[in-house]
Amino acid sequence: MKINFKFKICILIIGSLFALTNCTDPGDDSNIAKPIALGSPIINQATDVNSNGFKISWTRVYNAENYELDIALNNTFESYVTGYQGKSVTNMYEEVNGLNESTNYFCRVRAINSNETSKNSAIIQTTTLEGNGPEPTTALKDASTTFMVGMAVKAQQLTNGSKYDEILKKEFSSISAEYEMKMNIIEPTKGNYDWSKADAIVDYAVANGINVHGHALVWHESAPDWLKNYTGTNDEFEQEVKNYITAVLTRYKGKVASWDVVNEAINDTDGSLRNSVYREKMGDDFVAKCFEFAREADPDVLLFYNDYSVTTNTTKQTAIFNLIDDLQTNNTPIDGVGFQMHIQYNSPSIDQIKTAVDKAVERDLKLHFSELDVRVNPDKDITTFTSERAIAQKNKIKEVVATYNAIPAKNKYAITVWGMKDNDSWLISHHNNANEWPLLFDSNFEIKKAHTGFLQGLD
Ligand code: 9MR
Repeated sequence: MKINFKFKICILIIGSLFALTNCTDPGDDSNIAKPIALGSPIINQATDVNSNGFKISWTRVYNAENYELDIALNNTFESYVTGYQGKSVTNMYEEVNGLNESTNYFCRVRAINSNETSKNSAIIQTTTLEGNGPEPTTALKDASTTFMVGMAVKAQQLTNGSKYDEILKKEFSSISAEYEMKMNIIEPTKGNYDWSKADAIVDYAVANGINVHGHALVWHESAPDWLKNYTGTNDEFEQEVKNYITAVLTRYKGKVASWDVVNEAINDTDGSLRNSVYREKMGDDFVAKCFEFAREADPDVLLFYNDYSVTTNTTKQTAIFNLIDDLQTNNTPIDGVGFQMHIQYNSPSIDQIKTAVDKAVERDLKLHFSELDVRVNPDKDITTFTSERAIAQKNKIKEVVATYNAIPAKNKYAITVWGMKDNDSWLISHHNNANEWPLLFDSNFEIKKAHTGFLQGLD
């Protein structure tokens, strides 16, 4: 009896609930069936993983018209792989290529139709493999069709028939003097010009059909002592600077295509104009004056402002572009900007490079990555060149070159590497660190992964 009674109560409650949920009220459309929310795809672990890519796949979602795939370098999806921020895919898989070796990638996917976007799938992580086999021997200058590939040289290294000479001619289409076309070398004492080293470099380039980028007319660090300790009037000082610029540009007219007119005029700390003998004697507009002197001496040569830490020090970056804006506003003849690119295996990021690069492009300037080297041991934490650092260096160079290669052709000039072999680098002598391997060839002239990274950045 009791059971029967309970059973009846139950039926009653269920019945009333049923009646309630079905009661209709004209004008209330809550009873119209809502579309089922678009489900998220289930993403699979990557397959076919190799040193520059992998295949990623996911399950079909009912009612999906296509899918959006994100691939990033971090699991917070702040730094996307180019082309993979919400890439629209109609299949349920994607073959991803052109990635860096030994690098972590994070992937997620969502379903799309004309009404809805589903939630993201879970995130999967995959690591590309380390490349093996010999490095490709394609010459950089052959692979680079829209800009020159340059290298810093020293006159004594330009011996015909040497290994150095062979690689230089094969790989590079432009050279800069690492220090022998600076004022302390060319005019070591007042009025006495020593052209021997500069001529050797320019003659070598002319004989071999190689471009010369002149470096550098005015740099506080290479002002000769007689100029630093100048005792004449400010007008006389300015005339000395003008005479020097005129003499150099006149001598190399038609042979040197471009010059760093002023090098490193901005302070690192606050972006103010650096104090130097030039600023003291010629005033704050010494930069503009030097560009004017250069243009007067050679109407055809390209004139660059050159500096370091442009991508990483944003205060300095802003100040450099403010300086350039002032020059352009006043019709001072400036054609381009050089970012030195003395960088590290782990810095700057692609985004930092891109931000700085965009500022040059917006101003219609030619951009020169003028002194590229990539430190792998900035914290002095390794004593041998590890495979991990070699790969990181390669990947960083690939990012640098790919970012440069993506700018419009009219803004391109050259990427110049600051030396050929690791043991030639100023970083070893100037930083007293024998454990540094910053260039594209090792000390035995062997091609490094860094060279491959440069080639891959051109793909
Ligand atoms: O690498 C150059 C080194 O061999 C010279 O001794 C030095 C002084 O002339 O200059 C080095 O090059 C610098 C370049 O001219 C300007 N940017 C920083 C470079 C490294 O110090």
